[in-house]
Amino acid sequence: MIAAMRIFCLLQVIWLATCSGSRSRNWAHHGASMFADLTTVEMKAVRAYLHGIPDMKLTNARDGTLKKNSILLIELHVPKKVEALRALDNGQAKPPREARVVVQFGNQTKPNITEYIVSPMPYPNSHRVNHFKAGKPISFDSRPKTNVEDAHIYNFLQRAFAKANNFLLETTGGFSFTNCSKWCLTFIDVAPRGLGPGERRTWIMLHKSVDGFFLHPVGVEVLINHQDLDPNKWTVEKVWYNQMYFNGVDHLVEKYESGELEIVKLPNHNTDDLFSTYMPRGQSNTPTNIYGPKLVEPQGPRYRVDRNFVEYAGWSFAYRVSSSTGIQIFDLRFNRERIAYEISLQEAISFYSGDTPAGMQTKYIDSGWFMGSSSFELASGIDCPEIASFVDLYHYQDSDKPVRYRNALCIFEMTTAMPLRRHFDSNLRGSYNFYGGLENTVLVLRTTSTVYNYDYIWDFIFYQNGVVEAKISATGYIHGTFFTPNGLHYGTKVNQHLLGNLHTHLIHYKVDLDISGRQNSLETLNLEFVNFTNPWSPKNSVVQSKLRRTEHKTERSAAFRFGKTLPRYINFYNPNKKNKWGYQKGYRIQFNSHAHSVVPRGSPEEKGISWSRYPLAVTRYRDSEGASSSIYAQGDPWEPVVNFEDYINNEDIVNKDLVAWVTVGFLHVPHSEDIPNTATPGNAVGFFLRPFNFFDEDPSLSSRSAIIVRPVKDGKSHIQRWTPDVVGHCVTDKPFYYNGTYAEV
Ligand SMILES: [Cu+2]
Repeated sequence: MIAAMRIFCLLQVIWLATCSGSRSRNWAHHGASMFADLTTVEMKAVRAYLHGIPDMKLTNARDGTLKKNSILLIELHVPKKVEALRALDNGQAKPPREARVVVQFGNQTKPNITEYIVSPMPYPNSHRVNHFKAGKPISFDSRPKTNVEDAHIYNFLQRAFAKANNFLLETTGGFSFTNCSKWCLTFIDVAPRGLGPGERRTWIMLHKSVDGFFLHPVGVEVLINHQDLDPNKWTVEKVWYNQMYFNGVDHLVEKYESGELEIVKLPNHNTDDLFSTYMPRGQSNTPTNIYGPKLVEPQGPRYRVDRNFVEYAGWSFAYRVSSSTGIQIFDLRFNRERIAYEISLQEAISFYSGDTPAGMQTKYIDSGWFMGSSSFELASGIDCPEIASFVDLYHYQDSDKPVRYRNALCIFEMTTAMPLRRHFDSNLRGSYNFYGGLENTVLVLRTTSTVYNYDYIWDFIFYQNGVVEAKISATGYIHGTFFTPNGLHYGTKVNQHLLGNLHTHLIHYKVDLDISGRQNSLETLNLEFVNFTNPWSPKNSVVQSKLRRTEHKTERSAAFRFGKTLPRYINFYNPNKKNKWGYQKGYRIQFNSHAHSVVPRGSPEEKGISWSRYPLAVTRYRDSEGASSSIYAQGDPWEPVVNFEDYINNEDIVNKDLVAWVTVGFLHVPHSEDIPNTATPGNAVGFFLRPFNFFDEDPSLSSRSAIIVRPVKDGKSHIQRWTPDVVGHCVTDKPFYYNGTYAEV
């Protein structure tokens, strides 16, 4: 009777908590709307407003000419932190919603790129210039390549190679640019587009246009100068073929026609034997007449999504997907206590080595390739489980209307098929005192970026015990070049004419921790060996490890370089808040990464990625230091508008609002099994945020999914549980059962 009363009261408490919780967290009220991406109505309003300003002379982005003024990007401009916090924490009015707009002014004597902040939504009536730190202007040549420019490049190549048609047909086994119907050539352009600021000279590889064309270079590379806004004035500066350089297509053709050119003939193309396709081949040892395992939610979802606001097992956060950089979360809380203000993807790079000119020139900085808006549709059952909630995303980028990316983000709860904790308490006599266990279920927030050949899968994973994981998994096609014997120094032969070039992937995150408030400090823990006389046996000594704590007081002392060992524990804590045991409440960053720097410090392109010097750098929060990279870094890594190194100086970081900048990544030496695609297993890196004396005990104790079993007489057991006895017949129609004895048989 008392037990029953208790359960009733408990239920009442839960009911009250939930009710008051959802009332106060109504989307319009709880603050997530400040971080929500622009709606299509807002995007259209921004376009209409700017197009209505006569001086700007804006035309359509998709108009064929490059000599025009047009909008390149419209996305949310996130509010200032102090204003957002006033709304979140003090109930003050939310700041007006604003848009960030990138305009390319190509139709004027001195072409330039200008960014504007347009406000307020949804009826904009003002705009101001969005300055980068130190007011650095954005060079026009650093702009990302648009669809229109891409089409011009294709046409230019067609024109440039018209005279080389016979050469192409003979050496590629029937592929060409001119009058091709089935067997056409296409191209891959690499970046940076030059060797210094102010250049727009791109190395381009010719490829067969077939499924998985990335893996089919035909062995011709060409350097084009496409700086002029009139494509008729573009030029071919160099051609590379069969390990030789030529001063243009004419030069190559001349040598070919005079018979002086040594050629490599590719075998005739066989469509039925394409090594780059997904068509199954080889012996399958898995039955095809039944499905494999699937995730189910027998009684429906246990998380709540209200537009861009998500609640799950004590967690709450808002999310958005920036069209320039990708996934971001804001106002991350556990049991209403803030842990981070923002965790956001900043940049992804892959720097290559190669023997061919395109191979050695490839240093991809992916936000310059619209990494954020390359969030294409996710397949239910493959990219996310069938039970996931799928969300459409809208990007206004290199277009004249907002573009809908169907089912581009998914949210789901899953089991990790691993206990969160378990213990079998043996009685050492063939039975047990108790068995206890809690299944590990997590919430996953996922998007992807397909940046041309590569597919990145971006996850944030929320665990019941207060742990958050940021994870990036890599898949898709490798970036390969035409095989040359010398290329073996820089990669692996993965097909007859294909070298998989070695490269390093680095990913940069901004982690604006606010551990139980804005005032935070950083300490690292290391171990040192101590050696002293054994107090209970003086002729022996004790050798063991001792904790050594270091408080990091300045930004410079908290910038940890690659090449040096990271401290064993990296702990951010709030010096003003303590847990029950007197410890300052903290969260630690734990790396899951195999990253290393990609180019030596001071080498030409390194300035544009100066964040990559540090697996971890901790800076004091500044509105002016919002991002570590920009969409212009790819176009001008030599004199970047954002230079992360400038963020690190000797500012005091004790008891201040801190931002952790985290670099993770891995070296990729391609191998046979990267054909047709790089596979995700073993190819994921990231980091964990783990509570470190933040709570008084493991907060997943509040989970009612725990099970405790105790033996009773006659081989029977007593099961304590707080969830339904039977999961549901779609999983199993048998109630949970546990025996626990381990007698000999
Ligand atoms: Cu790779």
